[in-house]
Amino acid sequence: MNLKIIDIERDKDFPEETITRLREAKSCVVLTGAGVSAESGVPTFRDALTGTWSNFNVEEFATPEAFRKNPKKVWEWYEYRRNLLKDINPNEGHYAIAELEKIYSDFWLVTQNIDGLHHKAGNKNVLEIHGNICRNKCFEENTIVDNISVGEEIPPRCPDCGSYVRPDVVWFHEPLPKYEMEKAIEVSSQCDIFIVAGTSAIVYPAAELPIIAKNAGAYVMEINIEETLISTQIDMTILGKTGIVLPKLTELIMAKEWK
Ligand code: BJW
Repeated sequence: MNLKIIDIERDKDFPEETITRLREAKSCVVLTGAGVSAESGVPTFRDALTGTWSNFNVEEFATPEAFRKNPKKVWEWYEYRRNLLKDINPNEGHYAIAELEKIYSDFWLVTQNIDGLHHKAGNKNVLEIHGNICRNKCFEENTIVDNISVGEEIPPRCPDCGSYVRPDVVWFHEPLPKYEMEKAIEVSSQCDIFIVAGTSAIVYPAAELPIIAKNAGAYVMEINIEETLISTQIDMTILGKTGIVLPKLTELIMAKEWK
């Protein structure tokens, strides 16, 4: 049971054990969720249905069934979110995670985020397990559709088979991309350090990864503004914004003296 919960606003100092484990580790996996992008101005998944979208239930909206029932509405919701992303840039949390990839020779970032901000911040070893909102695919054949012609019909049609085009993201009840998920499980079960950042850890199978890492012997820590469902099962919870905590952590890992 994790009784180690540090509130970085109140406690100021990071636990010595955490810094030592981070410094001694050879391999590191970071799992991110919507909280990491929140400070860039991207609404978290569960805050994404606001304004004209507030009458919808988010977990019923991000499903193949919802798309079948109302493809235009679902497509428009994703267009709205794509437009929001146009002027959005990575924040200090994203850049700190890119820094971690330079610190650890064996580094993987597993992200549930579909906004592409980790690539923009400079991370290379990225596994996007819930897809990417910038890509589209055929609803029936699952093939990537690169150049969609935006005509009168919404959503547009696949040029090959005439089915609707949809965003290349993973909806509820859909399998996750095979390579990305298998690799995520592999690296989670082999790493020394596993950092969970800005995720509610309620969506599976992503929420299983920290537990896989913990069971395989990794030091598992999370950074979140509030406790989550996994807080009691891991080694350390640091309460605070990822845009503040992650840069401090990377600074401390790199510092010669840190006390
Ligand atoms: C901050 C912060 C700051 C804010 N600093 N922190 C049990 C076992 C296995 C599966 C299931 C199960 N029970 C049910 C399932 C099925 C389901 C599931 O998990 N449901 C749950 C609701 C229980 N899972 C699935 O359906 C998955 N597929 C599957 O299991 O397939 C099986 C299959 C096999 C073979 C054939 C067919 C099927 C698919 C899951 C796909 C999830 N997709 C989404 C939508 C993506 C597209 C889109 O965005 O529109 O992915 S759902 C949504 O949740 C999105 C996110 O990536 C994901 C996770 O959310 P995240 O990132 O954690 O965001 P929030 O909003 O929940 O939390 C934000 C957090 O940030 C909070 O904690 C804040 O406190 C924090 N925060 N600001 C630090 N500044």
